Amino acid sequence: MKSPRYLVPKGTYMADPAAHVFNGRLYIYPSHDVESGIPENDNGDHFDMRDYHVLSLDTIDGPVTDHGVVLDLKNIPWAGRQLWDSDCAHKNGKYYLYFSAKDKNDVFHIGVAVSDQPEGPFIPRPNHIAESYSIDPCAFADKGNYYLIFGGLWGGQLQRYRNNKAIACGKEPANHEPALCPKIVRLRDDMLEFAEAPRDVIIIDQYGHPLKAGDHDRRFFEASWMHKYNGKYYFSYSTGDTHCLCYAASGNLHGPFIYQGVILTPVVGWTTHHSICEFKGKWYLFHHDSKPSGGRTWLRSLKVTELEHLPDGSIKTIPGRQ
Ligand code: FUB
Repeated sequence: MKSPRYLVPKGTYMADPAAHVFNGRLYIYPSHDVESGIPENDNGDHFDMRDYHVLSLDTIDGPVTDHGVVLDLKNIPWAGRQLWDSDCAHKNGKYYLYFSAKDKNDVFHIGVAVSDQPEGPFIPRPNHIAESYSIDPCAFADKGNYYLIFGGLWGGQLQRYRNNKAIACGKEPANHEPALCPKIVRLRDDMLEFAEAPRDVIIIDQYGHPLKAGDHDRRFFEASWMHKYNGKYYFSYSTGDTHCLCYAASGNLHGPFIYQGVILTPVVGWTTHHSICEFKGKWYLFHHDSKPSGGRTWLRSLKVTELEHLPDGSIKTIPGRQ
């Protein structure tokens, strides 16, 4: 694959791709963007998605199968609106779709839905995961345990919490204070609930100082993803209002993660969100942009491009606008 490739036909809008290889086939779990007519705002109300699809491919350049609607808002008993980013994990022959949605009081939580096959359909649990909050779950398996890494600022509501509890003022810290951290939590053996309280994923600079809330070029905003390469953990994420995909690395899953650099420079559109996956011996970046919709930031299109780990362990920066 030489240049970036759009994965779905023009007129179908999907975003936030979480890519995994199951049984030798590549599966993508995206958000399904729709034209809702809701005006754009900092809360992300214009991202008013109502269902999830699953895509799959046999080879990276081959045809993309759209498995259709695999989970619908109207079938999720606890959810009110806005099906945002999701991810999928496989354990003991079952597939678990973790997804972000607002409850009927407009508070984001993480839900889980279960299937016997990677392409769904997924049956939602009656309630969201207890004590879950915010958005953008990334499912990561390591040494026999399964984890979710999650969180997102602004419309993703992470600023409304400290130490896993809702706070009254719900504001981000001041610029000189440490930035809010994404969270990591181990899942219970049955994959349906948290096994522990979520912990901070701390991102530090080269001097060992946690990134500051005012460091908008580097601090975490949303779109957590974890991958492992050559025994090292790579945590990648979006910087939100500065529109980059960045990464930080650690020898330990629980960090701290040292900030490394930019994976993808800004794309057309406000949001940027991705996954990184090895498929048939090569590494790929799956992401989205709003170029095919003429820059309408709530109508995003999925893309894939090759990702290169350089000999020193760093990731080669990819230009977003190509
Ligand atoms: O797709 C809705 C939201 O936009 C996601 O949850 C965020 O990461 C951003 O891509």
